[in-house]
Amino acid sequence: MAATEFLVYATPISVYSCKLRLALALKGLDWTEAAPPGGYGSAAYRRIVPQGTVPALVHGSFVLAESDAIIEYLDEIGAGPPLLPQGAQARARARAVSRFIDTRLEPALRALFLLVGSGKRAPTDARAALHRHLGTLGTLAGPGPYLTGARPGLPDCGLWAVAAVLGTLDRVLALDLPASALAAAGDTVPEIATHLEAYRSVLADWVAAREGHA
Ligand SMILES: N[C@@H](CCC(=O)N[C@@H](CS)C(=O)NCC(=O)O)C(=O)O
Repeated sequence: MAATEFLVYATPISVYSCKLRLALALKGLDWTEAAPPGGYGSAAYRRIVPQGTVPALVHGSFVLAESDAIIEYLDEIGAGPPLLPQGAQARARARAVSRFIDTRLEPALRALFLLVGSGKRAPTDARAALHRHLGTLGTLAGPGPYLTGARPGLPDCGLWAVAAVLGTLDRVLALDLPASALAAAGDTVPEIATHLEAYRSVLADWVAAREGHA
């Protein structure tokens, strides 16, 4: 049994695992992290988490996958400060921005993973998709400095995890992505700085391994 109230199945390289780590850290919670038994997608892990994906939360006898659902659950049980804002419209907007990051921006980035170490350039249309999604995100954003306004919240966690990958792939694949103050804001939040730093280091090791330097 976990030594803390919350057990999280996660992997070091997973962007959604990083997103949940940032949320837990912003909430000031302690958690125990474990690798999915047998690896994600394995039969052993699916017996615990039917979706087979990471991250997943185990809270007592309750098991939950999907990063947004987990973070909203933690909000609803009053675990740490809420990461969704007050007011139905602000909350709905925060959820919509989070879905945009998870279902548009992150998949456009994931499509480029196999190019790392291949010696190939990113196709023009893949780069254009990333630029377009980043532009849309800028349009969706409010006055800032965070996606949820004055305090960092749910969509910021997703953006900052994705931004760590974006920064890595931008350097390696010369994507020439525009600077984003919203994405960079994560580095100014003390609670999460060490988690972001650790994630970037994992990403750098992954790149080195794919490029054959590890
Ligand atoms: N929508 C899910 C996505 C989770 C996800 O796709 N995680 C990846 C790792 S970053 C994974 O588990 N992939 C294995 C699989 O899809 O079987 C979330 O927000 O948690």
